[in-house]
Amino acid sequence: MQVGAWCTLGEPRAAIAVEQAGLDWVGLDAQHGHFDDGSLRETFALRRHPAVPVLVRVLSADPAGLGRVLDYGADGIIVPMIDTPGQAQSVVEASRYPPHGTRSWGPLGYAGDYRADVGDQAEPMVSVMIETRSALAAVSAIAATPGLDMLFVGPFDLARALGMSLEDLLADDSPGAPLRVIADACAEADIIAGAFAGSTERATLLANFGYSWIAASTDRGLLTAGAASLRDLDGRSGRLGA
Ligand code: 3PY
Ligand code: MG
Repeated sequence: MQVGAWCTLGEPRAAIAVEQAGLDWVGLDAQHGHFDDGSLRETFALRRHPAVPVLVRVLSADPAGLGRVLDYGADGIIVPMIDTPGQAQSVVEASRYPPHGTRSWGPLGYAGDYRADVGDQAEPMVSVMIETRSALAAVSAIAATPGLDMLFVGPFDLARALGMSLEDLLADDSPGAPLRVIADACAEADIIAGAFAGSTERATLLANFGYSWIAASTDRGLLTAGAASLRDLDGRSGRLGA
Protein backbone atom coordinates (compact mmCIF):
# COMPACT_ATOMS: atom_id res chain seq x y z
CA MET A 1 0.00 0.00 0.00
CA GLN A 2 1.18 3.54 -0.79
CA VAL A 3 0.10 5.27 2.39
CA GLY A 4 -0.63 8.95 2.03
CA ALA A 5 -1.95 11.81 4.11
CA TRP A 6 -4.52 14.32 2.94
CA CYS A 7 -3.83 17.93 3.89
CA THR A 8 -6.91 20.10 4.25
CA LEU A 9 -5.82 22.88 6.59
CA GLY A 10 -4.25 25.07 3.91
CA GLU A 11 -1.15 25.44 6.09
CA PRO A 12 2.04 25.22 3.98
CA ARG A 13 4.35 24.50 6.93
CA ALA A 14 2.09 21.79 8.29
CA ALA A 15 1.93 20.24 4.82
CA ILE A 16 5.72 20.25 4.54
CA ALA A 17 5.98 18.63 8.00
CA VAL A 18 3.63 15.88 6.79
CA GLU A 19 5.66 15.51 3.60
CA GLN A 20 8.81 14.98 5.63
CA ALA A 21 7.21 12.33 7.88
CA GLY A 22 8.18 9.35 5.75
CA LEU A 23 4.81 8.42 4.27
CA ASP A 24 4.54 7.48 0.59
CA TRP A 25 2.70 10.51 -0.76
CA VAL A 26 0.79 13.62 0.25
CA GLY A 27 -2.39 15.17 -1.12
CA LEU A 28 -3.21 18.87 -0.81
CA ASP A 29 -6.94 19.47 -0.99
CA ALA A 30 -7.93 22.57 -2.96
CA GLN A 31 -11.51 21.38 -3.55
CA HIS A 32 -12.95 21.05 -0.04
CA GLY A 33 -9.77 21.83 1.90
CA HIS A 34 -8.42 25.28 2.71
CA PHE A 35 -5.68 25.30 0.07
CA ASP A 36 -5.97 28.18 -2.36
CA ASP A 37 -3.69 29.69 -4.97
CA GLY A 38 -1.51 31.45 -2.40
CA SER A 39 -1.09 28.57 0.04
CA LEU A 40 -0.44 26.05 -2.74
CA ARG A 41 2.24 28.30 -4.21
CA GLU A 42 3.82 28.78 -0.81
CA THR A 43 3.81 25.06 -0.04
CA PHE A 44 5.66 24.17 -3.22
CA ALA A 45 8.06 27.09 -2.79
CA LEU A 46 8.94 25.79 0.72
CA ARG A 47 9.76 22.35 -0.65
CA ARG A 48 13.54 22.50 -0.71
CA HIS A 49 14.08 18.76 -0.35
CA PRO A 50 11.15 16.97 -1.97
CA ALA A 51 10.66 13.73 -0.10
CA VAL A 52 7.62 12.11 -1.67
CA PRO A 53 5.12 12.94 -4.42
CA VAL A 54 2.79 15.78 -3.52
CA LEU A 55 -0.46 15.72 -5.49
CA VAL A 56 -3.10 18.44 -5.51
CA ARG A 57 -6.80 17.69 -5.49
CA VAL A 58 -7.88 20.61 -7.66
CA LEU A 59 -11.16 22.52 -7.50
CA SER A 60 -12.47 21.31 -10.84
CA ALA A 61 -11.48 19.96 -14.25
CA ASP A 62 -11.00 23.47 -15.66
CA PRO A 63 -7.86 23.14 -17.85
CA ALA A 64 -6.51 26.57 -16.91
CA GLY A 65 -6.70 25.71 -13.22
CA LEU A 66 -4.93 22.38 -13.75
CA GLY A 67 -2.08 24.07 -15.61
CA ARG A 68 -1.69 26.64 -12.86
CA VAL A 69 -1.33 23.99 -10.15
CA LEU A 70 1.22 22.09 -12.25
CA ASP A 71 3.10 25.37 -12.77
CA TYR A 72 3.51 25.63 -8.97
CA GLY A 73 5.33 22.31 -9.02
CA ALA A 74 2.67 19.75 -8.11
CA ASP A 75 3.85 16.21 -8.84
CA GLY A 76 0.37 15.38 -9.98
CA ILE A 77 -3.29 16.24 -9.90
CA ILE A 78 -6.41 14.53 -8.62
CA VAL A 79 -9.49 15.86 -10.40
CA PRO A 80 -12.86 15.53 -8.65
CA MET A 81 -16.34 14.79 -10.01
CA ILE A 82 -15.37 13.34 -13.38
CA ASP A 83 -18.32 11.73 -15.18
CA THR A 84 -17.18 10.70 -18.66
CA PRO A 85 -14.19 9.33 -20.58
CA GLY A 86 -14.18 12.59 -22.59
CA GLN A 87 -13.65 14.61 -19.42
CA ALA A 88 -10.85 12.28 -18.33
CA GLN A 89 -9.19 12.69 -21.70
CA SER A 90 -9.37 16.48 -21.51
CA VAL A 91 -7.77 16.33 -18.03
CA VAL A 92 -4.85 14.32 -19.42
CA GLU A 93 -4.49 16.74 -22.34
CA ALA A 94 -4.53 19.74 -20.00
CA SER A 95 -1.56 18.25 -18.13
CA ARG A 96 0.63 17.67 -21.21
CA TYR A 97 2.36 20.23 -23.39
CA PRO A 98 1.77 20.17 -27.18
CA PRO A 99 2.02 18.07 -29.26
CA HIS A 100 0.71 15.62 -26.63
CA GLY A 101 -1.76 17.98 -25.01
CA THR A 102 -2.98 21.51 -24.56
CA ARG A 103 -1.07 22.76 -21.52
CA SER A 104 0.29 26.28 -21.79
CA TRP A 105 3.91 26.89 -20.81
CA GLY A 106 4.79 29.60 -18.30
CA PRO A 107 8.30 30.35 -16.99
CA LEU A 108 7.50 30.43 -13.26
CA GLY A 109 10.72 28.68 -12.37
CA TYR A 110 9.18 25.79 -10.46
CA ALA A 111 7.76 23.02 -12.60
CA GLY A 112 10.33 21.38 -14.76
CA ASP A 113 11.31 17.78 -14.72
CA TYR A 114 9.00 15.58 -12.73
CA ARG A 115 10.80 13.52 -10.21
CA ALA A 116 11.69 9.91 -10.73
CA ASP A 117 9.85 8.72 -7.65
CA VAL A 118 6.49 9.53 -9.27
CA GLY A 119 6.90 6.30 -11.18
CA ASP A 120 9.60 6.59 -13.82
CA GLN A 121 7.67 9.12 -15.84
CA ALA A 122 8.71 12.54 -17.03
CA GLU A 123 5.16 13.85 -16.72
CA PRO A 124 2.97 14.76 -13.77
CA MET A 125 0.80 12.02 -12.37
CA VAL A 126 -2.77 12.40 -13.57
CA SER A 127 -5.71 10.96 -11.72
CA VAL A 128 -9.45 11.45 -11.84
CA MET A 129 -11.94 10.78 -9.09
CA ILE A 130 -14.70 8.22 -9.36
CA GLU A 131 -17.47 9.48 -7.13
CA THR A 132 -20.62 9.78 -9.26
CA ARG A 133 -23.13 7.34 -10.72
CA SER A 134 -22.14 8.27 -14.29
CA ALA A 135 -18.45 7.72 -13.56
CA LEU A 136 -19.18 4.30 -12.08
CA ALA A 137 -21.24 3.35 -15.15
CA ALA A 138 -18.39 4.39 -17.47
CA VAL A 139 -15.52 3.29 -15.25
CA SER A 140 -13.86 0.85 -17.68
CA ALA A 141 -13.78 3.43 -20.48
CA ILE A 142 -12.51 6.13 -18.09
CA ALA A 143 -9.76 3.81 -16.81
CA ALA A 144 -8.68 3.12 -20.39
CA THR A 145 -7.97 6.82 -21.08
CA PRO A 146 -4.45 6.99 -22.55
CA GLY A 147 -2.07 8.83 -20.23
CA LEU A 148 -4.21 8.41 -17.13
CA ASP A 149 -2.24 7.09 -14.14
CA MET A 150 -4.87 6.48 -11.46
CA LEU A 151 -8.55 6.33 -10.63
CA PHE A 152 -9.08 7.77 -7.16
CA VAL A 153 -12.32 6.88 -5.40
CA GLY A 154 -14.16 9.42 -3.30
CA PRO A 155 -16.16 7.00 -1.15
CA PHE A 156 -18.12 9.68 0.67
CA ASP A 157 -19.56 11.19 -2.52
CA LEU A 158 -19.88 7.82 -4.23
CA ALA A 159 -21.95 6.41 -1.35
CA ARG A 160 -24.26 9.42 -1.47
CA ALA A 161 -24.58 9.18 -5.25
CA LEU A 162 -25.56 5.53 -4.94
CA GLY A 163 -28.01 6.24 -2.12
CA MET A 164 -26.20 4.06 0.38
CA SER A 165 -24.24 4.63 3.56
CA LEU A 166 -20.46 4.84 3.52
CA GLU A 167 -20.35 1.77 5.77
CA ASP A 168 -22.51 -0.25 3.36
CA LEU A 169 -20.38 0.81 0.39
CA LEU A 170 -17.22 -0.31 2.19
CA ALA A 171 -18.81 -3.56 3.38
CA ASP A 172 -20.19 -4.60 -0.03
CA ASP A 173 -17.78 -7.16 -1.47
CA SER A 174 -20.26 -8.93 -3.75
CA PRO A 175 -18.98 -9.58 -7.31
CA GLY A 176 -20.67 -6.44 -8.72
CA ALA A 177 -19.84 -4.25 -5.73
CA PRO A 178 -18.95 -0.67 -6.77
CA LEU A 179 -15.56 -0.67 -5.04
CA ARG A 180 -14.69 -4.01 -6.61
CA VAL A 181 -15.80 -2.91 -10.09
CA ILE A 182 -13.59 0.20 -9.89
CA ALA A 183 -10.56 -1.72 -8.61
CA ASP A 184 -11.04 -4.32 -11.37
CA ALA A 185 -11.25 -1.59 -14.03
CA CYS A 186 -7.91 -0.22 -12.80
CA ALA A 187 -6.31 -3.67 -12.89
CA GLU A 188 -7.65 -4.25 -16.40
CA ALA A 189 -6.27 -0.90 -17.62
CA ASP A 190 -3.02 -1.40 -15.69
CA ILE A 191 -3.34 1.85 -13.77
CA ILE A 192 -3.25 2.59 -10.04
CA ALA A 193 -6.37 2.14 -7.93
CA GLY A 194 -6.44 4.90 -5.33
CA ALA A 195 -8.93 6.07 -2.75
CA PHE A 196 -9.58 8.51 0.03
CA ALA A 197 -10.01 6.73 3.35
CA GLY A 198 -9.50 9.36 6.05
CA SER A 199 -9.01 6.69 8.71
CA THR A 200 -6.73 3.69 9.08
CA GLU A 201 -9.76 1.39 9.49
CA ARG A 202 -11.21 2.48 6.15
CA ALA A 203 -7.73 2.33 4.59
CA THR A 204 -7.49 -1.35 5.51
CA LEU A 205 -10.94 -2.08 4.07
CA LEU A 206 -10.00 -0.33 0.82
CA ALA A 207 -6.68 -2.15 0.62
CA ASN A 208 -8.60 -5.43 0.84
CA PHE A 209 -10.42 -4.46 -2.37
CA GLY A 210 -7.07 -3.93 -4.09
CA TYR A 211 -6.67 -0.18 -3.65
CA SER A 212 -3.02 0.64 -3.27
CA TRP A 213 -2.74 4.47 -3.21
CA ILE A 214 -4.65 5.46 -0.12
CA ALA A 215 -5.13 8.68 1.82
CA ALA A 216 -5.22 7.09 5.25
CA SER A 217 -5.53 10.21 7.40
CA THR A 218 -5.71 13.99 7.25
CA ASP A 219 -3.38 16.68 8.56
CA ARG A 220 -6.07 17.65 11.05
CA GLY A 221 -6.53 14.04 12.17
CA LEU A 222 -2.77 13.57 12.58
CA LEU A 223 -2.43 16.80 14.54
CA THR A 224 -5.27 15.85 16.85
CA ALA A 225 -3.88 12.34 17.36
CA GLY A 226 -0.38 13.73 18.00
CA ALA A 227 -1.67 16.27 20.51
CA ALA A 228 -3.88 13.67 22.19
CA SER A 229 -0.86 11.39 22.61
CA LEU A 230 0.43 13.88 25.22
CA ARG A 231 -2.61 13.47 27.42
CA ASP A 232 -1.11 10.71 29.50
CA LEU A 233 2.33 12.29 29.81
CA ASP A 234 3.62 12.26 33.36
CA GLY A 235 0.76 10.13 34.63
CA ARG A 236 -1.97 12.57 33.66
CA SER A 237 -5.10 10.84 32.50
CA GLY A 238 -7.32 13.84 31.97
CA ARG A 239 -6.86 17.25 30.46
CA LEU A 240 -3.34 18.67 30.21
CA GLY A 241 -2.72 21.02 33.09
CA ALA A 242 -5.48 19.51 35.19
C1 3PY B 1 -15.07 11.75 -1.21
O1 3PY B 1 -15.01 10.77 -0.45
O2 3PY B 1 -16.06 12.02 -1.87
C2 3PY B 1 -13.94 12.64 -1.31
O3 3PY B 1 -13.92 13.47 -2.20
C3 3PY B 1 -12.85 12.53 -0.31
O4 3PY B 1 -12.18 13.71 -0.12
MG1 MG C 1 -15.74 13.86 -3.11
